[in-house]
Amino acid sequence: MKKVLVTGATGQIGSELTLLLRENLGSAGVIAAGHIKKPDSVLRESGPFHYIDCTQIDTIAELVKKYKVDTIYHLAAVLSASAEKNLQLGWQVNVNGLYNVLEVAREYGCAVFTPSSVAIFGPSTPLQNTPQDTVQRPTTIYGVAKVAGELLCDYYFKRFGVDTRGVRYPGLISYKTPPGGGTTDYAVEIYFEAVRNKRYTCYLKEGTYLDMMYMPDALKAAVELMEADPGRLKHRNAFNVTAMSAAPETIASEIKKLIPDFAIDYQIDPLRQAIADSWPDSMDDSASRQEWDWKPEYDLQAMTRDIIQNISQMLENPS
Ligand code: AKB
Repeated sequence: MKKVLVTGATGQIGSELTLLLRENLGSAGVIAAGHIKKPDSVLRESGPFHYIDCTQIDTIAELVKKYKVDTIYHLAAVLSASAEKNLQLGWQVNVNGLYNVLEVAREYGCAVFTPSSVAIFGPSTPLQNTPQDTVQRPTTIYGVAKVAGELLCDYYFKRFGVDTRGVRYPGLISYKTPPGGGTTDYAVEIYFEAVRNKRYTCYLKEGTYLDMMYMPDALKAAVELMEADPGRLKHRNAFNVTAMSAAPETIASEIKKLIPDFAIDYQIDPLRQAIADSWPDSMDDSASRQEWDWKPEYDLQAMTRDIIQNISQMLENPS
């Protein structure tokens, strides 16, 4: 039986990925681990949950040993805007945390999935249809840490044979668990505010195109990449994946089709605007399509319909 550890299990991706893996693999086989945030009742009651600190290697090793874990989905991270405000924490969690996970994986023979991000690119990268293999000179500490992470994962695969795999996630849009401290968080907030108040003040300016993806596709990417035939994978740890390229006004006009009196205005946050301007407008994800048959299910229209319906239901029937 497979034994999986999910770090960052109370976070935006982790809270949903843990439940999906429990559905696929059985509850007892998926160990959820969080740091400070308390798990909600569904996460806590659906299988094992432990508090760990990825910057403390022993806390990871103990769980891997105790449960005989064979695969680690390492999702604990500090996102771009938060890391800019707390460099030490950003580096500690995003680089040293991953290093600890890789060391444990090497010792106990685990496979490792780690998300990288569009943040590994920077202003000197071609920002339209950004190629898989191109200039990586990020100008954020989050991006620098993620580049180091991609290289560390490649190194552990080449040097020690650790089965490391990862994707460069774009902005992830979901309604179950909020993101925290990211530059792309507006694309989640806009939907909640549209349903609640029919208006949203956006901190990025009109015309700021970024790659985005709906959470069901992000989960599918993680699971499918980990199940992919290793013989086909050339870019193990750094696959561009995207589902749409969107700007605040393109999301707003999709929302207006369903909520006609929705209105957007703008109050720019210079920190997050500068970060967004340094990231691709749209990425080329053909390597993922070729090497492990990546294909997203949701475009902007399908995602908008689904998320508005789900948020409306949630707000009508709060549990
Ligand atoms: C962020 O905005 O920091 C993240 C990311 C693109 O990695 N959502």
